[in-house]
Amino acid sequence: MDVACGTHTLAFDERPLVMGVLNVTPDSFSDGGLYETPDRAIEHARRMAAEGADLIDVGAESTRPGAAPVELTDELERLLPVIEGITGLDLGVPLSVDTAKPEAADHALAAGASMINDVSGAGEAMLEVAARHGAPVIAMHMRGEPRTMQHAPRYDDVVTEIRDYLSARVTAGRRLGVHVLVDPGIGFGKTLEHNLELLANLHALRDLAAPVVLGVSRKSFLDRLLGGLPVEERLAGTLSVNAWAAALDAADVLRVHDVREHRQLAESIAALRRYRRAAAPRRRVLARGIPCRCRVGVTAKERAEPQDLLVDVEVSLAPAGLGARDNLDTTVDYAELAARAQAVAARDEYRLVETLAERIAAAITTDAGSRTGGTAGPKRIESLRVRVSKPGAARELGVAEVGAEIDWRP
Ligand code: HH2
Repeated sequence: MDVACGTHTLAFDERPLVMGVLNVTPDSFSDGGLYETPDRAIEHARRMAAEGADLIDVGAESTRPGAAPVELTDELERLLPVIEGITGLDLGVPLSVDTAKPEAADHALAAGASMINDVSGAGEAMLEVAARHGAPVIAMHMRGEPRTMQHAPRYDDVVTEIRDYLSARVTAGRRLGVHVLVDPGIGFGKTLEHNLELLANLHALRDLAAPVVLGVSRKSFLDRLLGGLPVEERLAGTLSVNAWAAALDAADVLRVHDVREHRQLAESIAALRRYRRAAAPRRRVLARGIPCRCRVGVTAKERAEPQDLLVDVEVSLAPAGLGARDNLDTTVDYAELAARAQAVAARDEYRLVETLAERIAAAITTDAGSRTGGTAGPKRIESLRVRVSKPGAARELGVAEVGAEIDWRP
């Protein structure tokens, strides 16, 4: 899916996009005070663009738990010089404005931003601003407001409640012709268990057919999860959680402070996706009712003469690589299976049919494919079932079938 974002297009199909965080605040939980002056903020944007950011998210109001609200005029005073400065540099990276105030979003979009990131869920007034500017919006779920959101949050079913909430935001956006991206709001009015449940079931948001944004970067749930980690030591945890979401194809945008590392993550995941074998059905090759003659039985009398046996062989193969699927080299020849079973039966005498079945399995797993050039050899066999039945003994006992079956896995 592609989404227009100002003069840019966000393409979500190849790999997760990396959204670099730029907090022009004195009090953000991880980078507060670092980029407070426009010069420093603009320099940091330039660095993130060079490191491979696909988007830069500029915010001027901290939403960390307990943070105090910022007045509109103060927010604009921080935001606008930075947005104008970055837009003037023409970094080739679209800017998003991280704000919950429709008026602030309106000014930021006029100053050069081309997307809105609203942690308060993008209500009607925000969607109207987006519609007027033709801008996509991230609607994030938050329970309550930053000042109080971590006071004993409760959900009956956190995944379903958040999915339904975000679904309503997508529908509201569609009514106004606005592209809504959804974000479960990790850490916003959620306990550690709520965050983990959301992350483990992120794919539930795929029902909404909207791009999914994930913001886990350096957040305090990692501190609780990993047993006391200061903000500057949460990169490995952040990368791991983002890699989990990206590998499961459950996130389209990763909102992060560490752009270089996440661009590497996104590129690696994209390469692995390209090399992943197309979901091929498991192939099973059958040779059933193979007539064999064998001296088999627990008494010497039974083994005195060869008996007629019927052998069934089923071979499950690992999915073949890309291409060459319609080629005998990639599979096991059923004529070979029958020949192996007959050779093993004729070669020796056995007390138990189980033993005969095991010997047939051994002959197949060590030799299968040899007649077809050996390339399909034993390594392609994932599992094997051999069944040996004794029709004569069944007749004597007056039963339908007697025999033995073995399952083999490497
Ligand atoms: N998290 C934060 C801020 N904005 N937006 C979205 N869509 N998703 C998030 O998870 C999200 C967000 C909090 O992180 P940060 O901006 O680093 O901190 P602060 O709010 O203290 O400025």
